[in-house]
Amino acid sequence: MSDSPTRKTDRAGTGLWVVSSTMAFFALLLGGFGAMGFFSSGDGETTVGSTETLKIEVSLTEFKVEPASIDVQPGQKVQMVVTNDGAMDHDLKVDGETGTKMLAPGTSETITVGPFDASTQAWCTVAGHKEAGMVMDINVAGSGGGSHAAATPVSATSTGAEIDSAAEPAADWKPFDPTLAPAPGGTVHDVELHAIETEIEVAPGVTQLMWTFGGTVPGTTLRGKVGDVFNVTLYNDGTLGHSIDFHASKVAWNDEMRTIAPGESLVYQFKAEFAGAFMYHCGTAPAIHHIGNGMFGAIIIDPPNLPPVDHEFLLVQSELYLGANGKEGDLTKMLAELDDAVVFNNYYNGYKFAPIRVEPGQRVRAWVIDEGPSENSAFHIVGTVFDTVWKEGSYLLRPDERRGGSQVLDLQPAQGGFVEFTFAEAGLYLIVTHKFSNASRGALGLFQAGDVEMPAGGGH
Ligand SMILES: [Cu+2]
Repeated sequence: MSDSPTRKTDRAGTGLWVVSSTMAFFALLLGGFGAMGFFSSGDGETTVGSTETLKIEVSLTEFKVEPASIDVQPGQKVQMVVTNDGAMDHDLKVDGETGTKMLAPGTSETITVGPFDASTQAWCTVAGHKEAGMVMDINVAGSGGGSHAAATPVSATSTGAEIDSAAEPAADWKPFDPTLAPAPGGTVHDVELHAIETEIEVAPGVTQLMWTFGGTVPGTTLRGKVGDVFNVTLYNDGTLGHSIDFHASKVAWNDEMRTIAPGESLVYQFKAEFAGAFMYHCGTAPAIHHIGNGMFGAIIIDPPNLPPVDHEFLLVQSELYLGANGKEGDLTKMLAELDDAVVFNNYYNGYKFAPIRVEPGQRVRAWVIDEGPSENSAFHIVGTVFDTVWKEGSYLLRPDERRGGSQVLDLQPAQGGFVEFTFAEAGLYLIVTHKFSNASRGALGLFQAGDVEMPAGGGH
């Protein structure tokens, strides 16, 4: 989960923030804590014994449907007064097809569904919400199935795309350009960010329908200096609600970080008062789904007097939780931390296939952000030693008479910093997280210093 719910918790007792419904707040909070709310399907069970139309009230929240299970007679219809008691849009459709329109928070719709001859389910059709628990079992007496077990999310049978670790990208494949451009001139930066859902290749032959800022993962990079003002306009060009949370700024969560609907835009202004390698991300619930599906980027605010170097690069570590090929990432896997790969700049072993070129002796600064959503990073380059480490706003190491050297920049999710180094001689230098289970599952790349005879199939 992002930090947003934590902020809410911090403020819950102060009365300083307002939401339309206290119920919605608690529902969002509980929903955010994942599995605890998922499997409690039995508390609202309703039973009748006739074939008159069954009349029930249904409540939708993040992320459950109450009652989670109803029993109907063969041939019986059900009239449902469906109310969205949550904080985001939801609907309820039998078999994902017949039911309410998309209901804004606080609104209701009465529908009549059935008659039912066999047990089935109704669920919220917003992406990820069914998987997160928004399912109602409709149990038809005598038809079998439809037990509480049927309300269990599909985690055990999830069918995600599979990465072939031996495959290579197509000849025309291009990696995300890791080059980090210097801060533009001026002290006011007008930036457009477009929330857009787009299909992106994440490993050879594997694509995902990723949610992005600007069509790439990581999203559009922002860079400036301490004291600069950013006027960011977020356009929602997608089909889902999205929002933005800049870790570089101090603003109220409930206002500027609010979710905007497709077609809407939101101006977000802040003054960069702190240097940092900050994460920005979509905070729309479930935020782990939006971050885990690509909605993050970097905002680099240079520390004062940052010395020039020969090359600056941006390497963002994140995880992939693969849905089916061409589909969005799997929320159930995200909640269970069952990632399929850990990657730099969103491609499995990407810079192994396309090494980052520098020259021996050149000074290199690599900015690194762990955008998670859930895994740490032990950023290391095989064959060199960092003489400068700057992490979370402060230098940890600079060249001086103590002659200190650093081997790893350690980052928890949402932390960032940079390291500086040189390569002593021409050759290939592995980029890894030294959490080696992850390096062996996609978090691996190469620097190429000078002209090198490339081994077949990349350098590993
Ligand atoms: Cu989003």
